[in-house]
Amino acid sequence: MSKKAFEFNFDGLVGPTHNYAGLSHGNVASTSNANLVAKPKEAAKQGLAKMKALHDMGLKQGVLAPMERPDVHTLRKLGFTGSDAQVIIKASKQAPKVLAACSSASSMWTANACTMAPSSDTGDGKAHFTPANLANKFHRSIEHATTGRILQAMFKDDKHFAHHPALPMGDHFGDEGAANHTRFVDINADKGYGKKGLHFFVYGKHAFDSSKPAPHKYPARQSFEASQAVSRLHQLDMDNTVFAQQNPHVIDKGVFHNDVIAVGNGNVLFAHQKAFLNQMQVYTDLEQAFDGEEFHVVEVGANDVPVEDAVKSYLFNSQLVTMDNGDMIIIAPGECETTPSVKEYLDWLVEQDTPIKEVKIFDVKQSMQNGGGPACLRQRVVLNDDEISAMNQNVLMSDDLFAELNTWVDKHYRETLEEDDLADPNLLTESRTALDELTQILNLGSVYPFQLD
Ligand code: SUG
Repeated sequence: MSKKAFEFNFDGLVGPTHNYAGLSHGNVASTSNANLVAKPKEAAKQGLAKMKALHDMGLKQGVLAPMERPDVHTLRKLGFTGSDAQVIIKASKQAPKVLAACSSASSMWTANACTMAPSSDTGDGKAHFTPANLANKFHRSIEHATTGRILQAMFKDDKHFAHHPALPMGDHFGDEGAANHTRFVDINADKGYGKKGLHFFVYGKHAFDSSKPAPHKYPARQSFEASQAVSRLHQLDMDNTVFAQQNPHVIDKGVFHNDVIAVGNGNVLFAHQKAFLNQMQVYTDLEQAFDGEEFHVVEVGANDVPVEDAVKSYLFNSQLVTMDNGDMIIIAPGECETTPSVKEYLDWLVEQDTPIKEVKIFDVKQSMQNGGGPACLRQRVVLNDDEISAMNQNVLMSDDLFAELNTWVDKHYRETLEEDDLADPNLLTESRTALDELTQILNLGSVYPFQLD
């Protein structure tokens, strides 16, 4: 018997080393904004302001801690030796791009942290978590071990929570987590998000079958085989699981994850007309597998919003959330207001007869410039009351935590950061001091390599 459950958004706290290094081939914002001067303090505050606003709207909101960066442990594996400071200085001289990759604050995009399956949907009745291996991008492939420890420190009780290691490394099992996974569920007053849900996995290519369509210009970061593996690990019921391939042509236009072209919530899929291969079949599969009264597809036509405008504005990287009265709201990035086709579309949409009734705009520009909108910044976790009681309470947003984290950011973060600054060993000391304090605020215990040595 499933229980009433709630959707939480766990947003990534932007780490102290936030910078623009042009690391993500295929992510147009990342490569075109390489070498921009980053503002770590502002970035962290923009993220916190979004978390607080959603908390104030009555939504359930939590925070996910960032990584230890620069990652000197990885630099040591690459042959840099000496003290931590010497490792950084040598790397900055011999391999500045490698140092930049090991310094990225990319874990802020927690949609990529893991894939999660609520206890209502899994064979053993536990909530399952699998950190994404993020194999396609070196700077992200070094996140999963710490992500796994942080998730275990948040959801510790093995009576309720099951944690899997990331999938095996390598392109064949490239897994980007919830950025390519959506859970649909018939939300209702008694059970909230707690009814058995429909899991929708979207992949970019078949890694073990090169005869199938695939993008040519940019990489497909998620493979079908990885999505299947996650569904197996999470013991999902195949009757409630749909796999669909992303349209390879839009990957080649910069749609590097499904959450750049589609978003779902409850019984609504909000998607661009060009999002999927065999799009009509995908809709039919979802409608048939959905266990509930009505499944809504809100499709945005390419004539109304060209794919290029969807990528530029990040319209689909909005969060789609349900308010207490059942209305859905789009939490959209500021760029949706400044892209004329998108603004016009959204003004029209909220007047139509769909569950989506309102648009709220948030400024997350520091993240957007690296290709991360509101939905990239959050990981959705569905929990029932027993699981909420069993989890780490310190990671849940509150007025106090918001104030405490703002003070913490003010104390530890730099105003600006550019690539040359990454050569400064003080950045590591500053970052570790901040994170040591953060693990106390969030009651995480020892999760960072420097705390485990
Ligand atoms: O993995 N950008 C991230 C953005 C991730 C967005 N996530 C989702 N769509 N869910 C990425 O490409 C850029 C880092 C840099 O270039 O400095 C970066 O990692």
